[in-house]
Amino acid sequence: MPMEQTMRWFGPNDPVSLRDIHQAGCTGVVTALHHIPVGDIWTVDEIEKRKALIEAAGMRWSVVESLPVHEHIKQSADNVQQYISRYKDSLHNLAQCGIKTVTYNFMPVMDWMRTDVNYELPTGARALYYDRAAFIAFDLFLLKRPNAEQDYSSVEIKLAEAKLNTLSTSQRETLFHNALLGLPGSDERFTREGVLYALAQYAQIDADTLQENLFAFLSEVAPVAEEIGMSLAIHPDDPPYPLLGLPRIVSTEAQLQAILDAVPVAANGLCFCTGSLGVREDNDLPGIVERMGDRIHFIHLRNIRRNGGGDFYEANHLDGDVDMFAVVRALTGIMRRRKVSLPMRPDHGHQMLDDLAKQTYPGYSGIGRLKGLAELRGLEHALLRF
Ligand code: CS2
Ligand code: MN
Repeated sequence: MPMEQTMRWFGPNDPVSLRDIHQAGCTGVVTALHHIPVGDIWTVDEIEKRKALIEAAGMRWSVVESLPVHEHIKQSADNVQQYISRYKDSLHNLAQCGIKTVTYNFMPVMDWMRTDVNYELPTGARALYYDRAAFIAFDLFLLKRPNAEQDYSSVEIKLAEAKLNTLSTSQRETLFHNALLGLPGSDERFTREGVLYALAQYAQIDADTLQENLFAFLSEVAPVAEEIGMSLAIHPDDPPYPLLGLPRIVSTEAQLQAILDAVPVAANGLCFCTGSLGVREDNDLPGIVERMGDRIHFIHLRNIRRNGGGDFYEANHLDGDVDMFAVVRALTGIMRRRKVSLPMRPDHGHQMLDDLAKQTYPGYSGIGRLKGLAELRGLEHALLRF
């Protein structure tokens, strides 16, 4: 049984249309109600409207990505219960509309982080790049986060200074802009003041506290999801280590295992994202699939090439440091055993061919993802014949 092929669609304003996604070979769409502010309830009416658009294009709404978790839940602020109860309401409403898989993440303040969203590959195609020295330069010299220097070694600070000196004024502006991109699917970005304020809310929250807050959230929502036949899929941190002094707790196999153990119901599961987890060499991806396969509800297939010193870029789907053959083989084994077809999307793609003339969300070009999906489909197709 093959994986269900899906692509992310950011809604009616996405320059990549539902027809494009359908032509790429997808039967499913991954989307979210990006226009609803984080923390508000997704009503049945709004969900049905989106669902109808997708079905009119001949596909199904397979996965919600993301039903975002309000910062007050991550912080366990005074009004946390109110936000948790709204989250449950949204889950109920989605279930009522027949949508059963929900992805979310628990990264404080930001989602993924890259320093360059236009990195030119030798072919002229464009990819996303994370340059650690550039990121540290952003933190220390552009954002000027209070006490940031305490988080880095003197060697790292020297490398960041050297990096900064290679950047022109406009390159510095681009770096600043890239680092403060808002959530995927939003056109907003943080301001310097806004992000410093948001970071300050985590001053008293270390990794243990953040983990407690996640477990408190899960102990409320996972049993509800279980009861109404839904699956929750937590997305790993990207990149999988602390950033800007913020704790991150969904980066390693041990952390994933702790999350699964905290609320041992099937509904409390994972979004297995190879591009995020693969940045750490100590994450054994096919091993994670073997060991946690029963709780994987959604799959993101993306490759990365580690460039030394914490740098990486997004490589062709079959090319980088993630052994995609071994990962897909492990996933086909798990699906066979569980007798399910798990939804999968090519998580990001290069900007190439006609994509280069279009303005799409970074990572979400039409042709680049089509290419990734086609390669992955071929790989899986061959594996299923053995
Ligand atoms: C996604 C994540 O765009 C991406 O890289 O994989 O941003 C993902 O959508 C969220 O973290 C899930 O909540
Ligand atoms: Mn992902």
